[in-house]
Amino acid sequence: MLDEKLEPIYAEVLRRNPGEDEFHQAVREVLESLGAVIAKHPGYADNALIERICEPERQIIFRVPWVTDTGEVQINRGFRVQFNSVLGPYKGGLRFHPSVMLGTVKFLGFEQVFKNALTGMPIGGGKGGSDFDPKGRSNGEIMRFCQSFMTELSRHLGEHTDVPAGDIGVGRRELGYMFGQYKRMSNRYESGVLTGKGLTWGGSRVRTEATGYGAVFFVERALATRKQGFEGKKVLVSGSGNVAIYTIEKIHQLGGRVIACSDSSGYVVDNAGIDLALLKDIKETKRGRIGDYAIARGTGTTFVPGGRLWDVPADIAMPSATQNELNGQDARTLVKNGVIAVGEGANMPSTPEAVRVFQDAGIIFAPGKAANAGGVATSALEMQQNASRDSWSFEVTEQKLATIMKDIHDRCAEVADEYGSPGNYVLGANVAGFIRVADAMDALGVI
Ligand code: NDP
Ligand code: 2IT
Repeated sequence: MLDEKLEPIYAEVLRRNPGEDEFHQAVREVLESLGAVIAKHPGYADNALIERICEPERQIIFRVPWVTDTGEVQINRGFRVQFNSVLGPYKGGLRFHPSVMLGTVKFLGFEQVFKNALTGMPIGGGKGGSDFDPKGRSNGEIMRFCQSFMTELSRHLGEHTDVPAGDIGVGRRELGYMFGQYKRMSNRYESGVLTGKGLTWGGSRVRTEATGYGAVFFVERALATRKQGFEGKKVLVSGSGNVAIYTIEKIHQLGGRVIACSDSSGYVVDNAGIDLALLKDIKETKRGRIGDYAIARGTGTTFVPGGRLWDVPADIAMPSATQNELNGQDARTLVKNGVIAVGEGANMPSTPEAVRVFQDAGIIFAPGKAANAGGVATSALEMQQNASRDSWSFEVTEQKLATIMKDIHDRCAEVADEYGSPGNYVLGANVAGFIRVADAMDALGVI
Protein backbone atom coordinates (compact mmCIF):
# COMPACT_ATOMS: atom_id res chain seq x y z
CA MET A 1 0.00 0.00 0.00
CA LEU A 2 1.08 3.57 -0.67
CA ASP A 3 1.16 6.22 2.03
CA GLU A 4 -1.38 9.00 1.29
CA LYS A 5 1.42 11.57 0.89
CA LEU A 6 3.01 9.35 -1.75
CA GLU A 7 -0.17 8.64 -3.76
CA PRO A 8 -0.04 11.95 -5.69
CA ILE A 9 3.66 11.46 -6.43
CA TYR A 10 2.92 8.06 -7.94
CA ALA A 11 -0.09 9.43 -9.82
CA GLU A 12 2.17 12.07 -11.37
CA VAL A 13 4.72 9.42 -12.39
CA LEU A 14 1.91 7.51 -14.14
CA ARG A 15 0.65 10.67 -15.86
CA ARG A 16 4.08 11.79 -17.01
CA ASN A 17 5.32 8.39 -18.22
CA PRO A 18 2.36 6.80 -20.02
CA GLY A 19 2.70 3.17 -21.09
CA GLU A 20 5.96 2.60 -19.23
CA ASP A 21 4.72 -0.28 -17.08
CA GLU A 22 8.11 -1.53 -15.92
CA PHE A 23 9.10 1.96 -14.80
CA HIS A 24 5.81 2.33 -12.92
CA GLN A 25 6.42 -1.03 -11.24
CA ALA A 26 9.94 -0.10 -10.12
CA VAL A 27 8.83 3.30 -8.77
CA ARG A 28 5.83 1.86 -6.95
CA GLU A 29 7.95 -0.74 -5.21
CA VAL A 30 10.32 1.91 -3.87
CA LEU A 31 7.49 4.28 -2.88
CA GLU A 32 5.80 1.47 -0.95
CA SER A 33 8.91 1.30 1.23
CA LEU A 34 9.17 5.07 1.68
CA GLY A 35 5.94 5.38 3.66
CA ALA A 36 7.87 4.13 6.69
CA VAL A 37 10.62 6.73 6.11
CA ILE A 38 8.37 9.78 5.92
CA ALA A 39 6.37 8.57 8.92
CA LYS A 40 9.59 8.64 10.94
CA HIS A 41 11.29 11.60 9.25
CA PRO A 42 8.62 13.80 7.58
CA GLY A 43 11.32 16.18 6.26
CA TYR A 44 12.10 13.74 3.46
CA ALA A 45 8.77 14.64 1.88
CA ASP A 46 9.75 18.35 1.68
CA ASN A 47 11.10 20.32 -1.27
CA ALA A 48 9.70 17.84 -3.81
CA LEU A 49 12.67 15.63 -2.98
CA ILE A 50 10.89 12.36 -3.77
CA GLU A 51 9.34 13.84 -6.93
CA ARG A 52 12.82 14.88 -8.10
CA ILE A 53 14.21 11.40 -7.42
CA CYS A 54 11.48 9.93 -9.67
CA GLU A 55 12.36 12.22 -12.59
CA PRO A 56 15.50 11.43 -14.62
CA GLU A 57 18.01 14.26 -14.92
CA ARG A 58 18.31 13.67 -18.67
CA GLN A 59 16.90 11.24 -21.26
CA ILE A 60 18.66 10.79 -24.58
CA ILE A 61 17.10 8.98 -27.55
CA PHE A 62 18.94 8.66 -30.84
CA ARG A 63 18.97 6.99 -34.24
CA VAL A 64 21.49 4.20 -34.81
CA PRO A 65 21.96 3.49 -38.54
CA TRP A 66 24.21 0.61 -39.58
CA VAL A 67 24.84 -1.71 -42.54
CA THR A 68 24.43 -5.52 -42.57
CA ASP A 69 26.91 -7.92 -44.18
CA THR A 70 24.67 -8.03 -47.24
CA GLY A 71 24.64 -4.26 -47.62
CA GLU A 72 21.18 -3.50 -46.20
CA VAL A 73 20.80 -0.36 -44.15
CA GLN A 74 19.20 -0.95 -40.73
CA ILE A 75 17.85 1.49 -38.18
CA ASN A 76 17.75 0.93 -34.45
CA ARG A 77 16.95 3.23 -31.58
CA GLY A 78 19.54 4.07 -28.92
CA PHE A 79 18.83 5.27 -25.38
CA ARG A 80 20.71 6.64 -22.41
CA VAL A 81 18.79 7.71 -19.32
CA GLN A 82 21.01 9.72 -16.99
CA PHE A 83 18.92 9.33 -13.89
CA ASN A 84 20.76 10.79 -10.93
CA SER A 85 24.30 12.11 -10.51
CA VAL A 86 24.20 13.30 -6.93
CA LEU A 87 26.59 10.62 -5.69
CA GLY A 88 28.93 10.50 -8.70
CA PRO A 89 28.99 10.17 -12.49
CA TYR A 90 25.99 8.32 -13.97
CA LYS A 91 26.84 4.63 -13.84
CA GLY A 92 24.98 1.66 -15.26
CA GLY A 93 24.96 -0.85 -18.06
CA LEU A 94 23.87 -0.92 -21.70
CA ARG A 95 21.31 -3.50 -22.83
CA PHE A 96 20.94 -4.69 -26.43
CA HIS A 97 17.69 -6.63 -26.77
CA PRO A 98 14.69 -6.25 -29.12
CA SER A 99 12.40 -5.62 -26.12
CA VAL A 100 14.26 -2.46 -25.05
CA MET A 101 12.18 0.72 -25.01
CA LEU A 102 12.37 3.95 -23.07
CA GLY A 103 10.34 2.55 -20.13
CA THR A 104 12.74 -0.40 -19.84
CA VAL A 105 15.77 1.84 -19.67
CA LYS A 106 14.03 4.15 -17.20
CA PHE A 107 13.12 1.30 -14.87
CA LEU A 108 16.67 0.00 -14.97
CA GLY A 109 18.10 3.49 -14.42
CA PHE A 110 15.80 4.10 -11.47
CA GLU A 111 16.79 0.79 -9.83
CA GLN A 112 20.43 1.61 -10.51
CA VAL A 113 20.26 4.86 -8.51
CA PHE A 114 19.39 3.00 -5.29
CA LYS A 115 21.63 0.02 -6.04
CA ASN A 116 24.63 2.23 -6.61
CA ALA A 117 23.88 4.19 -3.44
CA LEU A 118 23.80 0.91 -1.51
CA THR A 119 27.34 0.05 -2.61
CA GLY A 120 28.56 3.10 -0.67
CA MET A 121 30.73 4.04 -3.66
CA PRO A 122 30.85 7.38 -5.52
CA ILE A 123 28.57 6.46 -8.43
CA GLY A 124 25.30 7.96 -9.64
CA GLY A 125 22.71 5.99 -11.59
CA GLY A 126 21.99 5.62 -15.30
CA LYS A 127 21.19 3.00 -17.90
CA GLY A 128 21.15 2.71 -21.66
CA GLY A 129 20.77 0.40 -24.58
CA SER A 130 19.08 -0.30 -27.85
CA ASP A 131 16.33 -2.39 -29.40
CA PHE A 132 19.07 -3.98 -31.56
CA ASP A 133 18.89 -7.79 -31.56
CA PRO A 134 22.42 -9.26 -31.52
CA LYS A 135 21.19 -12.85 -32.02
CA GLY A 136 22.43 -14.33 -35.27
CA ARG A 137 24.52 -11.27 -36.19
CA SER A 138 28.10 -11.66 -37.41
CA ASN A 139 31.07 -10.10 -35.63
CA GLY A 140 31.28 -7.50 -38.39
CA GLU A 141 27.64 -6.54 -37.93
CA ILE A 142 28.03 -6.31 -34.15
CA MET A 143 31.10 -4.11 -34.62
CA ARG A 144 29.41 -1.75 -37.07
CA PHE A 145 26.36 -1.47 -34.83
CA CYS A 146 28.51 -0.75 -31.75
CA GLN A 147 30.53 1.86 -33.64
CA SER A 148 27.40 3.64 -34.83
CA PHE A 149 25.84 3.46 -31.37
CA MET A 150 28.96 4.90 -29.74
CA THR A 151 29.32 7.64 -32.37
CA GLU A 152 26.30 9.36 -30.87
CA LEU A 153 26.59 8.10 -27.27
CA SER A 154 30.19 9.34 -26.96
CA ARG A 155 28.99 12.97 -26.80
CA HIS A 156 27.26 12.21 -23.53
CA LEU A 157 29.98 10.18 -21.78
CA GLY A 158 33.19 10.81 -19.89
CA GLU A 159 34.94 9.40 -16.86
CA HIS A 160 33.51 12.23 -14.74
CA THR A 161 30.16 12.38 -16.54
CA ASP A 162 28.69 9.01 -17.44
CA VAL A 163 30.33 5.57 -17.38
CA PRO A 164 28.43 2.68 -19.05
CA ALA A 165 29.11 -1.06 -18.75
CA GLY A 166 27.46 -4.25 -20.00
CA ASP A 167 24.01 -5.75 -19.39
CA ILE A 168 21.88 -8.18 -21.43
CA GLY A 169 23.43 -8.64 -24.88
CA VAL A 170 26.47 -6.49 -24.06
CA GLY A 171 29.67 -8.17 -22.89
CA ARG A 172 33.41 -7.93 -23.42
CA ARG A 173 33.16 -8.07 -27.22
CA GLU A 174 30.64 -5.24 -27.53
CA LEU A 175 32.42 -3.10 -24.92
CA GLY A 176 35.64 -3.56 -26.87
CA TYR A 177 34.10 -2.25 -30.09
CA MET A 178 32.54 0.65 -28.20
CA PHE A 179 35.75 1.52 -26.33
CA GLY A 180 37.66 1.40 -29.63
CA GLN A 181 35.23 3.83 -31.24
CA TYR A 182 35.26 6.18 -28.23
CA LYS A 183 39.07 6.20 -28.23
CA ARG A 184 39.15 6.93 -31.94
CA MET A 185 36.65 9.78 -31.68
CA SER A 186 38.07 11.42 -28.57
CA ASN A 187 41.76 10.81 -29.30
CA ARG A 188 42.10 9.96 -25.60
CA TYR A 189 42.88 6.70 -23.85
CA GLU A 190 40.22 7.41 -21.26
CA SER A 191 40.06 4.04 -19.50
CA GLY A 192 37.53 5.23 -16.94
CA VAL A 193 34.81 5.93 -19.53
CA LEU A 194 33.57 2.32 -19.66
CA THR A 195 33.78 -0.63 -17.28
CA GLY A 196 33.78 -4.35 -17.94
CA LYS A 197 36.80 -3.86 -20.20
CA GLY A 198 39.21 -6.65 -21.16
CA LEU A 199 42.17 -7.25 -18.86
CA THR A 200 44.71 -6.11 -21.47
CA TRP A 201 42.92 -2.80 -22.10
CA GLY A 202 42.14 -1.49 -18.65
CA GLY A 203 39.67 -4.00 -17.23
CA SER A 204 39.52 -5.27 -13.68
CA ARG A 205 39.91 -8.84 -12.53
CA VAL A 206 36.66 -10.28 -11.13
CA ARG A 207 34.39 -7.87 -13.08
CA THR A 208 33.23 -10.76 -15.30
CA GLU A 209 32.40 -12.90 -12.26
CA ALA A 210 31.26 -10.08 -9.99
CA THR A 211 27.49 -9.97 -10.37
CA GLY A 212 27.01 -13.72 -9.98
CA TYR A 213 29.60 -14.11 -7.23
CA GLY A 214 28.20 -11.09 -5.41
CA ALA A 215 24.63 -12.41 -5.52
CA VAL A 216 25.79 -15.69 -4.02
CA PHE A 217 27.78 -13.86 -1.31
CA PHE A 218 24.63 -11.90 -0.40
CA VAL A 219 22.45 -15.01 -0.18
CA GLU A 220 25.17 -16.87 1.72
CA ARG A 221 25.16 -14.15 4.38
CA ALA A 222 21.36 -14.10 4.51
CA LEU A 223 21.30 -17.90 4.90
CA ALA A 224 23.84 -17.61 7.72
CA THR A 225 21.34 -15.51 9.70
CA ARG A 226 19.24 -18.70 9.78
CA LYS A 227 22.20 -20.99 10.43
CA GLN A 228 22.07 -22.31 6.86
CA GLY A 229 24.45 -22.36 3.89
CA PHE A 230 24.74 -23.49 0.26
CA GLU A 231 26.43 -26.78 1.18
CA GLY A 232 24.33 -29.68 -0.13
CA LYS A 233 21.52 -27.43 -1.39
CA LYS A 234 19.78 -27.90 -4.73
CA VAL A 235 19.56 -24.61 -6.63
CA LEU A 236 17.71 -23.26 -9.69
CA VAL A 237 19.44 -20.50 -11.66
CA SER A 238 17.47 -19.00 -14.54
CA GLY A 239 19.30 -17.68 -17.59
CA SER A 240 22.67 -18.88 -18.83
CA GLY A 241 24.37 -15.58 -19.54
CA ASN A 242 27.02 -13.69 -17.62
CA VAL A 243 25.17 -13.43 -14.31
CA ALA A 244 23.84 -17.01 -14.35
CA ILE A 245 27.18 -18.62 -15.25
CA TYR A 246 29.13 -17.01 -12.41
CA THR A 247 26.27 -17.56 -9.97
CA ILE A 248 26.53 -21.28 -10.78
CA GLU A 249 30.33 -21.20 -10.47
CA LYS A 250 30.30 -19.71 -6.96
CA ILE A 251 27.45 -21.96 -5.76
CA HIS A 252 29.44 -25.00 -6.84
CA GLN A 253 32.54 -23.65 -5.06
CA LEU A 254 30.45 -23.37 -1.89
CA GLY A 255 29.22 -26.97 -2.14
CA GLY A 256 25.75 -26.33 -3.58
CA ARG A 257 24.41 -28.08 -6.67
CA VAL A 258 22.72 -26.14 -9.48
CA ILE A 259 20.33 -28.59 -11.12
CA ALA A 260 18.66 -26.36 -13.73
CA CYS A 261 19.33 -23.29 -15.87
CA SER A 262 17.68 -21.77 -18.94
CA ASP A 263 17.60 -19.34 -21.82
CA SER A 264 14.69 -17.84 -23.73
CA SER A 265 14.16 -21.14 -25.59
CA GLY A 266 13.57 -23.29 -22.48
CA TYR A 267 15.42 -24.92 -19.60
CA VAL A 268 17.62 -27.92 -18.84
CA VAL A 269 17.53 -30.14 -15.77
CA ASP A 270 20.74 -31.93 -14.84
CA ASN A 271 20.38 -33.66 -11.49
CA ALA A 272 24.09 -34.43 -11.27
CA GLY A 273 24.72 -30.67 -11.25
CA ILE A 274 25.30 -28.37 -14.23
CA ASP A 275 28.64 -29.09 -15.94
CA LEU A 276 29.98 -25.55 -15.92
CA ALA A 277 32.88 -26.10 -18.32
CA LEU A 278 30.41 -27.43 -20.88
CA LEU A 279 27.94 -24.60 -20.25
CA LYS A 280 30.69 -21.98 -20.66
CA ASP A 281 31.87 -23.62 -23.88
CA ILE A 282 28.35 -23.59 -25.34
CA LYS A 283 27.32 -20.15 -24.12
CA GLU A 284 30.52 -18.08 -23.89
CA THR A 285 32.59 -19.61 -26.69
CA LYS A 286 30.07 -20.94 -29.20
CA ARG A 287 27.17 -18.56 -28.39
CA GLY A 288 24.85 -21.59 -28.66
CA ARG A 289 21.42 -22.42 -27.24
CA ILE A 290 20.61 -24.17 -23.97
CA GLY A 291 19.21 -27.21 -25.84
CA ASP A 292 22.77 -27.82 -27.12
CA TYR A 293 23.81 -28.42 -23.50
CA ALA A 294 21.37 -31.35 -23.11
CA ILE A 295 22.51 -32.85 -26.42
CA ALA A 296 26.19 -32.59 -25.50
CA ARG A 297 25.72 -33.80 -21.93
CA GLY A 298 23.64 -36.83 -22.99
CA THR A 299 21.63 -39.15 -20.74
CA GLY A 300 20.49 -37.88 -17.37
CA THR A 301 19.83 -34.40 -18.69
CA THR A 302 16.52 -33.16 -20.01
CA PHE A 303 15.70 -30.11 -22.12
CA VAL A 304 12.22 -28.66 -21.67
CA PRO A 305 11.47 -26.31 -24.57
CA GLY A 306 9.58 -23.19 -23.53
CA GLY A 307 8.90 -24.49 -20.00
CA ARG A 308 9.09 -22.77 -16.60
CA LEU A 309 12.21 -23.66 -14.65
CA TRP A 310 10.46 -22.75 -11.40
CA ASP A 311 8.46 -26.01 -11.49
CA VAL A 312 11.61 -28.00 -10.61
CA PRO A 313 11.74 -28.76 -6.85
CA ALA A 314 14.76 -27.11 -5.18
CA ASP A 315 15.97 -25.42 -1.97
CA ILE A 316 17.13 -22.09 -3.40
CA ALA A 317 16.18 -20.07 -6.50
CA MET A 318 18.36 -17.41 -8.16
CA PRO A 319 16.46 -15.69 -11.02
CA SER A 320 19.26 -14.33 -13.22
CA ALA A 321 17.76 -13.73 -16.69
CA THR A 322 15.37 -10.78 -16.99
CA GLN A 323 12.56 -8.68 -15.46
CA ASN A 324 9.24 -10.26 -14.47
CA GLU A 325 10.43 -13.77 -15.29
CA LEU A 326 9.03 -15.19 -12.04
CA ASN A 327 5.31 -14.57 -11.39
CA GLY A 328 2.94 -15.21 -8.49
CA GLN A 329 2.11 -18.71 -9.67
CA ASP A 330 5.82 -19.58 -9.99
CA ALA A 331 6.40 -18.22 -6.50
CA ARG A 332 3.60 -20.36 -5.05
CA THR A 333 5.09 -23.42 -6.76
CA LEU A 334 8.54 -22.68 -5.35
CA VAL A 335 7.14 -22.21 -1.84
CA LYS A 336 5.05 -25.37 -2.11
CA ASN A 337 8.21 -27.25 -3.11
CA GLY A 338 9.99 -26.00 0.03
CA VAL A 339 12.29 -23.24 -1.27
CA ILE A 340 14.10 -21.49 1.63
CA ALA A 341 15.67 -18.54 -0.19
CA VAL A 342 15.29 -16.53 -3.40
CA GLY A 343 18.15 -14.25 -4.50
CA GLU A 344 17.69 -11.97 -7.49
CA GLY A 345 20.71 -11.86 -9.82
CA ALA A 346 18.63 -10.13 -12.49
CA ASN A 347 16.97 -6.71 -12.18
CA MET A 348 13.34 -6.96 -10.96
CA PRO A 349 12.88 -10.63 -12.04
CA SER A 350 10.07 -11.28 -9.54
CA THR A 351 6.68 -9.68 -10.13
CA PRO A 352 5.19 -7.72 -7.21
CA GLU A 353 2.81 -10.62 -6.56
CA ALA A 354 5.72 -13.08 -6.43
CA VAL A 355 7.54 -10.87 -3.93
CA ARG A 356 4.44 -10.82 -1.72
CA VAL A 357 4.18 -14.62 -1.88
CA PHE A 358 7.81 -14.99 -0.75
CA GLN A 359 7.44 -12.45 2.03
CA ASP A 360 4.18 -13.96 3.29
CA ALA A 361 5.85 -17.39 3.33
CA GLY A 362 8.63 -15.99 5.52
CA ILE A 363 11.43 -17.23 3.27
CA ILE A 364 14.59 -15.22 2.58
CA PHE A 365 14.02 -12.84 -0.32
CA ALA A 366 17.02 -10.85 -1.56
CA PRO A 367 15.93 -8.13 -4.05
CA GLY A 368 18.05 -7.42 -7.12
CA LYS A 369 19.05 -3.90 -6.21
CA ALA A 370 20.89 -5.30 -3.19
CA ALA A 371 21.80 -8.83 -4.28
CA ASN A 372 23.13 -8.00 -7.76
CA ALA A 373 25.02 -4.85 -6.72
CA GLY A 374 28.35 -6.70 -6.85
CA GLY A 375 28.59 -6.11 -10.61
CA VAL A 376 28.40 -2.35 -10.44
CA ALA A 377 30.47 -2.27 -7.24
CA THR A 378 33.27 -4.07 -9.08
CA SER A 379 32.81 -1.59 -11.92
CA ALA A 380 33.54 1.11 -9.34
CA LEU A 381 36.64 -0.88 -8.32
CA GLU A 382 37.63 -0.90 -12.00
CA MET A 383 37.24 2.90 -12.07
CA GLN A 384 39.47 3.14 -8.97
CA GLN A 385 42.16 1.02 -10.63
CA ASN A 386 41.92 3.09 -13.83
CA ALA A 387 42.22 6.37 -11.91
CA SER A 388 45.34 5.17 -10.09
CA ARG A 389 46.70 3.28 -13.14
CA ASP A 390 46.82 0.20 -10.96
CA SER A 391 45.76 -3.43 -11.37
CA TRP A 392 44.89 -5.68 -8.47
CA SER A 393 45.12 -9.47 -8.18
CA PHE A 394 42.08 -11.73 -8.40
CA GLU A 395 42.29 -12.54 -4.70
CA VAL A 396 42.49 -8.91 -3.57
CA THR A 397 39.61 -7.87 -5.84
CA GLU A 398 37.39 -10.79 -4.88
CA GLN A 399 37.99 -10.06 -1.22
CA LYS A 400 36.93 -6.45 -1.74
CA LEU A 401 33.76 -7.67 -3.49
CA ALA A 402 33.01 -10.09 -0.64
CA THR A 403 33.38 -7.29 1.91
CA ILE A 404 31.15 -4.94 -0.11
CA MET A 405 28.41 -7.60 -0.34
CA LYS A 406 28.64 -8.31 3.37
CA ASP A 407 28.31 -4.60 4.10
CA ILE A 408 25.32 -4.22 1.75
CA HIS A 409 23.63 -7.20 3.38
CA ASP A 410 24.26 -5.94 6.87
CA ARG A 411 23.13 -2.40 6.06
CA CYS A 412 19.86 -3.69 4.54
CA ALA A 413 19.29 -5.94 7.57
CA GLU A 414 20.07 -3.12 10.00
CA VAL A 415 17.67 -0.68 8.32
CA ALA A 416 14.94 -3.36 8.13
CA ASP A 417 15.33 -3.86 11.91
CA GLU A 418 15.33 -0.12 12.55
CA TYR A 419 12.04 0.24 10.64
CA GLY A 420 10.41 -2.63 12.51
CA SER A 421 10.49 -5.21 9.72
CA PRO A 422 13.35 -7.61 10.55
CA GLY A 423 14.53 -9.73 7.61
CA ASN A 424 12.70 -7.53 5.06
CA TYR A 425 15.54 -6.88 2.62
CA VAL A 426 13.20 -5.10 0.20
CA LEU A 427 12.43 -2.43 2.77
CA GLY A 428 16.04 -2.36 3.95
CA ALA A 429 17.47 -1.91 0.44
CA ASN A 430 14.96 0.72 -0.67
CA VAL A 431 15.24 2.77 2.51
CA ALA A 432 19.03 2.55 2.86
CA GLY A 433 19.53 3.49 -0.80
CA PHE A 434 16.98 6.29 -0.62
CA ILE A 435 18.47 7.87 2.51
CA ARG A 436 21.93 8.10 0.98
CA VAL A 437 20.63 9.72 -2.21
CA ALA A 438 18.16 11.98 -0.40
CA ASP A 439 20.70 13.30 2.10
CA ALA A 440 23.13 14.16 -0.69
CA MET A 441 20.41 15.86 -2.74
CA ASP A 442 19.35 17.87 0.26
CA ALA A 443 22.94 19.01 0.80
CA LEU A 444 23.36 20.13 -2.82
CA GLY A 445 20.29 22.40 -2.93
CA VAL A 446 17.41 22.30 -5.39
CA ILE A 447 18.95 20.33 -8.25
P1 NDP B 1 23.30 -11.94 -20.74
O1 NDP B 1 22.93 -11.32 -22.02
O2 NDP B 1 24.69 -12.40 -20.53
O3 NDP B 1 22.33 -13.17 -20.42
C1 NDP B 1 20.95 -13.00 -20.35
C2 NDP B 1 20.31 -14.36 -20.13
O4 NDP B 1 18.93 -14.14 -19.85
C3 NDP B 1 20.36 -15.25 -21.36
O5 NDP B 1 20.38 -16.59 -20.96
C4 NDP B 1 19.05 -14.89 -22.06
O6 NDP B 1 18.56 -15.90 -22.91
C5 NDP B 1 18.12 -14.70 -20.88
N1 NDP B 1 17.08 -13.74 -21.26
C6 NDP B 1 17.25 -12.43 -21.60
N2 NDP B 1 16.09 -11.86 -21.92
C7 NDP B 1 15.16 -12.82 -21.79
C8 NDP B 1 13.77 -12.83 -21.99
N3 NDP B 1 13.10 -11.73 -22.37
N4 NDP B 1 13.12 -14.01 -21.73
C9 NDP B 1 13.80 -15.11 -21.33
N5 NDP B 1 15.13 -15.16 -21.15
C10 NDP B 1 15.80 -14.02 -21.37
O7 NDP B 1 22.89 -10.86 -19.62
P2 NDP B 1 23.37 -10.77 -18.09
O8 NDP B 1 23.63 -12.12 -17.55
O9 NDP B 1 24.43 -9.75 -18.02
O10 NDP B 1 22.08 -10.13 -17.40
C11 NDP B 1 21.06 -10.93 -16.79
C12 NDP B 1 20.28 -10.09 -15.81
O11 NDP B 1 21.16 -9.60 -14.80
C13 NDP B 1 19.59 -8.85 -16.38
O12 NDP B 1 18.40 -8.61 -15.66
C14 NDP B 1 20.59 -7.74 -16.08
O13 NDP B 1 19.98 -6.47 -16.02
C15 NDP B 1 21.06 -8.19 -14.70
N6 NDP B 1 22.34 -7.65 -14.23
C16 NDP B 1 23.47 -7.78 -14.97
C17 NDP B 1 24.67 -7.30 -14.49
C18 NDP B 1 25.96 -7.48 -15.22
O14 NDP B 1 26.99 -7.08 -14.67
N7 NDP B 1 25.98 -8.06 -16.40
C19 NDP B 1 24.74 -6.60 -13.19
C20 NDP B 1 23.50 -6.60 -12.44
C21 NDP B 1 22.35 -7.09 -12.97
P3 NDP B 1 18.66 -15.71 -24.51
O15 NDP B 1 20.13 -15.77 -24.81
O16 NDP B 1 17.87 -16.84 -25.07
O17 NDP B 1 18.06 -14.37 -24.82
O1 2IT C 1 22.42 -3.73 -13.66
C1 2IT C 1 23.62 -3.51 -13.39
O2 2IT C 1 23.99 -3.21 -12.25
C2 2IT C 1 24.60 -3.65 -14.47
N1 2IT C 1 24.23 -4.03 -15.58
C3 2IT C 1 26.04 -3.32 -14.23
C4 2IT C 1 26.27 -1.84 -14.27
C5 2IT C 1 27.71 -1.40 -14.22
O3 2IT C 1 27.91 -0.21 -14.45
O4 2IT C 1 28.62 -2.20 -13.95
